Amino acid sequence: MSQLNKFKRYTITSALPYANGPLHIGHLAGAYLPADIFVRYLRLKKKDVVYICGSDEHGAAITIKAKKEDTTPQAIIDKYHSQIKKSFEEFGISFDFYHRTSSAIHHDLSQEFFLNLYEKDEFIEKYSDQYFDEDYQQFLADRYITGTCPNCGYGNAYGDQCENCGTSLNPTDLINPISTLSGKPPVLKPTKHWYLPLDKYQPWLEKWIDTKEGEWKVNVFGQCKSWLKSGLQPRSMTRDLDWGIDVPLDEAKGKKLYVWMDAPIGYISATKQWALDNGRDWKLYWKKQEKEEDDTCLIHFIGKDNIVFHCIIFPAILHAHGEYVLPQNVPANEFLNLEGEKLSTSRNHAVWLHEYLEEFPGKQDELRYVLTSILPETSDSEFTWKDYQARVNNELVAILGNFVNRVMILMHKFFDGKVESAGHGNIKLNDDSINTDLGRFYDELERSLETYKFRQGLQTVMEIARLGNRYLTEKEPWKTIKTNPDDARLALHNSLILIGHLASCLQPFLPVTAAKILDMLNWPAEQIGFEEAMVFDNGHQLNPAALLFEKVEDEVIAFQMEKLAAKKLAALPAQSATLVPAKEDINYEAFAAMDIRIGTITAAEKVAKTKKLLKLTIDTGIDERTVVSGIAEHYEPEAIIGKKVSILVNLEPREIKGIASQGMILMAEDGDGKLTFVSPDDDLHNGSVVR
Ligand code: B3M
Ligand code: ZN
Repeated sequence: MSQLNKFKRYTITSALPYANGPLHIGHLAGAYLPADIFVRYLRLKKKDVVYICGSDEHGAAITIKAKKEDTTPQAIIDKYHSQIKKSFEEFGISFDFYHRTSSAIHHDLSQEFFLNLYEKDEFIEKYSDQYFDEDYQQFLADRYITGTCPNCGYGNAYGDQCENCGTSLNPTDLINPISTLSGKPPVLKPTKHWYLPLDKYQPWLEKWIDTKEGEWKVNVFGQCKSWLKSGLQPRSMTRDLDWGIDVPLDEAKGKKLYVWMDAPIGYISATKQWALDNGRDWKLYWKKQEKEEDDTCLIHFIGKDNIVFHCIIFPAILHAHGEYVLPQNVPANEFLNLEGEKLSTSRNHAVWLHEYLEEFPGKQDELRYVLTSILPETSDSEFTWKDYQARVNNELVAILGNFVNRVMILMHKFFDGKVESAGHGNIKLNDDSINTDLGRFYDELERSLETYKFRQGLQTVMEIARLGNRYLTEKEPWKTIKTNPDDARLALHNSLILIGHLASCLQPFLPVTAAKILDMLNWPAEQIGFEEAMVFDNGHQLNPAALLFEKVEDEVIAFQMEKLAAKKLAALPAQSATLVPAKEDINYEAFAAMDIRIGTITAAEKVAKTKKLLKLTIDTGIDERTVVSGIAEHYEPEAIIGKKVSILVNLEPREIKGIASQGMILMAEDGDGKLTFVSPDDDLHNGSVVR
């Protein structure tokens, strides 16, 4: 093990999911599947590792959901904690412990952390004005305030972010703020909070982050640098809320810890509970040891939206406390999209894990395989059902399943499933070329996994199956069995040993499949290590062949795609409530003054040095003209030539990036910023009037 090899122990965490809804494939691909593969690999290498996670049960994410479902936060966390835990179990995410932040041990430890920093005088105590709902007599969390976005004018922006334009906001930035509790404008009232002086830690953080250059993923390192560059500000570690962990100070009655203060401490409290339950010492997995070389290797698996919390804020807290190790790495993933669009809980645009399990029983490994193949490791990636079908059919069935199946069937057919050779003792791999290839695959796999390149790692494992198929085709044991049975036997024995290695390497990725294969080989899983020579006793009896994967039929995929479309439709009314608000009335003259025509795009090219702009040539029927349009992220220039569009022809010409733009192409934009042309239903000729 390269860099990682020097550690005696490993503490691996996956982000604590909010217990406010079920899990979808985006969760799995973000922080859980990669971590699980990594942990299973460490275990295969017989490392001392603890893998920790749990439900994040505090913060506005929970109370808002409770309000929506007209129930209590407690009912919400109880419901989703068990649902989430079950989904993880069913997908084989092999936590050593899955905890919850509502537990007493977690409340105690979080308060202890707060007091530790408080007693060291680390916090800045400060009054600030915050929105207060007078009817409800409470301060309002950012998400409880809506108003008009100062940036784009969207009427339903939240106090922390405008979902229309993506700008991050403070509640006081909103124009005409409204409390979502009473529906009335809130008032500003001073309140006291305890701030973590991130600015004070900045020099230390800079030094520490710089030691990670080249080791951390570029996207993670880059984000940290950019936070540091814009200058860190003190961040309040307390909130005026009625749900969460009490701030353990007399003068802070009614205040709670900021959810991002307590949630990462959840990793530690969960480890504590695990250690208590299993007679282990939790301190070995978190605290600095006497000698630095005895420290654990702490790694946080998260999604990219959590980078600042794990790379800046939590390390600052750990540093201020002083007794804890800092993360060695934070291999954050980017986002997974679904069928060309962002995954969205509110629009129900998701593949939910619990639904997948109902509709594809026993097919967890198929989803693990597809998701691992497309993990958003360095940039956003996309899940589509067609791709799912193709990968299962063309890779799992045709390559992996086919190799294992052929060998097993032939072994049973020709040799009654007995691995036996006349008097040569044990049966080992007996092919130099395969041996060399295997050695290379192991090296590659190791290198990929230790640098968090799980997609590449899975590719390498599939190379073993490809090699097996090639070897079989070359040796043709089904033919040689008649002419030279010893050759056939040798080819099948070598293939069996290859299958053993395949199972070993598959364990981190497809644990159920690996177990099935090992069972067919009649080989105890616990005896399998990483890159250990596989040797069969002479006379070893194989178990019957079992089918590993089934082809996914077109109907199954069509059903899933229809289901997604139907969900989207069902979610529409809710969504239209959050659409851009209506504008003020205009008179007919104002409308009639617009000269809108049908035209055809005759040429299109990207505007150099811009991301969004296309330069279009339009035949308007009246003339041929140039229009610069901000659609480059939605359409490839080649794809739109010949397209009929609507164009406002009497808009005064403007110069955009040095190009004279005459008029405006009409585009329809949905709530997610997706743009499409407003085109006539029929093939009207250019110059036709729109009114
Ligand atoms: N619950 C945010 C999220 O699910 C948060 C992660 C906490 S990790 C300590 O994106
Ligand atoms: Zn906005």
